[in-house]
Amino acid sequence: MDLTRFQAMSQAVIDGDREAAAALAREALSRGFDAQAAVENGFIPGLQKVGSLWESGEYFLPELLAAAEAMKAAMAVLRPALEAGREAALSLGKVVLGTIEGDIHDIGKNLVGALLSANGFEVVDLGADVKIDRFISAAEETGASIIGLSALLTTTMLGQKRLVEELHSRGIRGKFKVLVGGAPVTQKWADDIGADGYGENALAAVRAAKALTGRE
Ligand code: B12
Repeated sequence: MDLTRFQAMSQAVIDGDREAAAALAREALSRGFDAQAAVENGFIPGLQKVGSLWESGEYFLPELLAAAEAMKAAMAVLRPALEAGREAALSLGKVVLGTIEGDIHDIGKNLVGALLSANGFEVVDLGADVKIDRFISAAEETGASIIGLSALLTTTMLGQKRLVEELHSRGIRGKFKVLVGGAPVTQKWADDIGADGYGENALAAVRAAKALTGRE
């Protein structure tokens, strides 16, 4: 895909233009372009730019929301293609995935879910704004081996720490691998709170999940 298409994707998100974003995603698929490249080199850079425009005070909440909607419109088109590599017979295990309580950011989490699924994991997506207790009960009920926690706010990052502590206090820490991620999350944070894995982006999340299940 040429640079101008990536730039157009990025611009559609910056403009909060849902129609343009969806149309560009459809065009990419119809031309046989790689859906993941469209997300990573086209749409995500747009959202990153929106983040800086917000930080510098040029964008306000309505623009942020419009950008997120445009990103979601593109993802809705691309998601089936992102998940297409999936082999029905293959299961590398179950991952309970969600965004921590108090946090409604779910774009990155959805992307992680789509790629995990494409790579053979069964994903139990609990959505966003999920209570710690709900993560644990869903993991117990579904027999998941991994709990994946997304946090985009510095405040909700603390929920990742609380979940690890809660597993310890219930005496079930050894039952699940805890995988953490989200824009403010780092490997150091993951180490500090005693998580088992960290992924900087969706591909790294897949690599980490495979490593945790001994598949790589
Ligand atoms: C879009 C957006 C929104 C949208 C979210 C829409 C949605 N449905 O998700 C809306 C407009 C609703 C929103 C609201 C708010 N937002 Co906002 N938002 C963003 C923005 C611009 C982009 C986030 C995003 O989707 N990025 C693209 C995705 C693909 O990247 P990602 O989420 O980082 O995910 C990747 C990795 O982190 C990783 N990953 C993610 N999850 C997981 C999980 C696991 C297990 C693993 C392994 C990996 C992993 O893989 C992903 C794929 O590569 C960021 C800016 C930024 N720099 O992140 C601010 C940002 C996160 N928001 C911010 C703020 C402050 C808010 C609000 C509080 C604003 C307000 N005053 O109301 C509210 C919060 C409401 C709430 N309670 O949650 C701040 C957070 C600051 C902080 N340090 O806490 C940021 C950083 C903006 C800023 N620079 O100030 N926001």
